[in-house]
Amino acid sequence: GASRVRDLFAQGRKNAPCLMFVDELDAVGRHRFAGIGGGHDEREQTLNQLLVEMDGFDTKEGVILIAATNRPDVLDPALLRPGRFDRHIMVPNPDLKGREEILLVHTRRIKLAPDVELKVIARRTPGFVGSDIANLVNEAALLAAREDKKAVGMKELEEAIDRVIAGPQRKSRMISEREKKIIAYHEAGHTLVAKLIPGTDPIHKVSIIPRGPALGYTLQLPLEDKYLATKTEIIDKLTVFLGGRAAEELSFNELTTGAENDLHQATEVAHKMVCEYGMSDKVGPLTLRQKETEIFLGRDFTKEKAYSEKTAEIIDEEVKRIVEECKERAKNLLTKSRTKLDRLAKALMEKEILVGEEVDEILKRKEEVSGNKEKSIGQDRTKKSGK
Ligand code: NHX
Ligand code: ZN
Repeated sequence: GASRVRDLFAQGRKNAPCLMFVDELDAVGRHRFAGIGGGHDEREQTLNQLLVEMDGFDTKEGVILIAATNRPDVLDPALLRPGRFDRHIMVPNPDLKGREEILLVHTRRIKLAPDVELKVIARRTPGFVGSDIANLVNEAALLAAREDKKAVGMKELEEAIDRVIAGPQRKSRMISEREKKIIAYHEAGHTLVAKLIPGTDPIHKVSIIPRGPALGYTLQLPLEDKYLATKTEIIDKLTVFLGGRAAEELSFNELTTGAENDLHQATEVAHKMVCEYGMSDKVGPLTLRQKETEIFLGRDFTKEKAYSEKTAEIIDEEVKRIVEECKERAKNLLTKSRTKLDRLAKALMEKEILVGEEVDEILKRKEEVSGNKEKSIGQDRTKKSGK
């Protein structure tokens, strides 16, 4: 509330020199008039008080105000105006070295077994942010405690990574042999497509033990931090995404509901290619985002398209074409390596989890005569329309 803001600044002045830190600034600093309520509610008064205090704030007082938010986009513009916060600092997701350092911080008060290598854990957690890492260490500590261990070992940390990514294992879930086979083929499909396309991220682990909302999962691990993706890389990634569904089609000549998440992600990526990355020749190098207009009086958000109906139709067509072509490519790859797919699925049904080296081993055995690798990966394969 407003009085606590006043109090905070009063305390700051009294304790100068000091730093004041406001976490989750968007909780008080959300765009006024946005959404429900509007008007002079308590939140608006709090924000007004904050703005007033910041204005009456002298750099000579020796008090520095720092605030953090994950949602700078929803902040009231008044907070971002010059003279309010002198510096705006974007904090990107931590890179490999950053993750290792954050791991060091969170494991400070935890007893680690001698086998623990934080560098290895950092390498296995691309995309993790600080809170994921805190969560990971906490989960690992709980697992160790549950097993009466004196220290947290590599085993617990590994299991904790999977828990943070996908949720806890559900070993109790009874799955019929028939469904187990479908799950195994689906995951083998992702894995084999990834193996058959050079340059895709290496397979770290593939599992058909249910975990969280998933019945099975295939984990890939990038070799290094990447800040750019080429069109070829995105198309290859999409093809791996669709490898699960393609394997189901190929092996059972039937579709299941299970690929929902894969299809959703694939559609989203393809949509970005067309509308944000300018990677569709038909649409061209444009960004076609939806324009968000707030209708203040109707206290409502409407999404207005910043392009014509005709363009909307082309976008839909292009997204569909990209996803379909990737699925066909995955299906072709798997058709050519059918025996490898069978072998991989069979191994999965037997062992339930395969790590990268085991996958390599299974695929190496009885190397097929020929035709199991794509001859070339066309830079512009999305251009070749099937229709
Ligand atoms: C269901 N789950 O909800 C059952 C239990 C095709 C072998 N009816 O693609 O497990 O069907 O490669 C995040 C992550 C929904 C959110 C995964 C939401 C999965 C997962 C549906 C494997 N692995 N699908 C996959 C799967 C399912 C689902 C998710 C999610 C399956 C597939 C879930
Ligand atoms: Zn899948």
